[in-house]
Amino acid sequence: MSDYKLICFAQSGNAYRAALMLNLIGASWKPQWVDFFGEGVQRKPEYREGVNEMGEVPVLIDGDKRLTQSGVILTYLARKSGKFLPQGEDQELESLRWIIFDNQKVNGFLGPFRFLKNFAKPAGDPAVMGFLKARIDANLAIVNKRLEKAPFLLGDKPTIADISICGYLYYPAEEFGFDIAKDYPAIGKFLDRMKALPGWGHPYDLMPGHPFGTKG
Ligand SMILES: N[C@@H](CCC(=O)N[C@@H](CS)C(=O)NCC(=O)O)C(=O)O
Repeated sequence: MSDYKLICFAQSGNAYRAALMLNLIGASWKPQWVDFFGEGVQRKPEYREGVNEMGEVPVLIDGDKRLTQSGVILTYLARKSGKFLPQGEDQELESLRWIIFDNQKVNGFLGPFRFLKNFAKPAGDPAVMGFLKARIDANLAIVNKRLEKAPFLLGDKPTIADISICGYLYYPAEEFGFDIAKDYPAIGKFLDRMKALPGWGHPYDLMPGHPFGTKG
């Protein structure tokens, strides 16, 4: 029996943060697919009452404990495993600072952009797409600048802040209409470094439901 269960689906970069962390720490875990696009399970009262009142994926189940918000899940797993854990108060706060920036402004914009481009019906209005793309560019440039100075966001060693920022960054360039690794070379090199860590896996390999339209 697996130690952890992760409620997720392949197209979710938010859930990928948790799946990647579980794999990188060598945890015994299994994914539980949700029919996010088809039945919209996350919008049903049963899900909100019984699984996550915020109506979101990912959800990590560890025995009686049920955790949501990828930043919380990453923190929990880092504390439990001792891996990718920021060291000392300054690093903890710095890591939290990047996780919040990521959730709100990096993957927080990339996720909806990709959703509106690939999965929404009708697809995103050009004005909305333009609004999101401008913010994505501005915020990826901030991350790129940071990664020109050090191999990982907090310095020489990877932490949960790096795992968080990976959220949507490995999904195919065609799904965005631009190539993040090419347009932001320091991010591209960072993605190669993360990919070289033992246990790394692509979101479409770690979580069920790819290609889009198939059951998990
Ligand atoms: N900040 C959250 C974001 C989670 C999130 O937005 N997940 C999406 C799936 S990628 C979701 O469940 N959205 C609910 C919906 O659109 O109905 C986290 O990092 O866990």
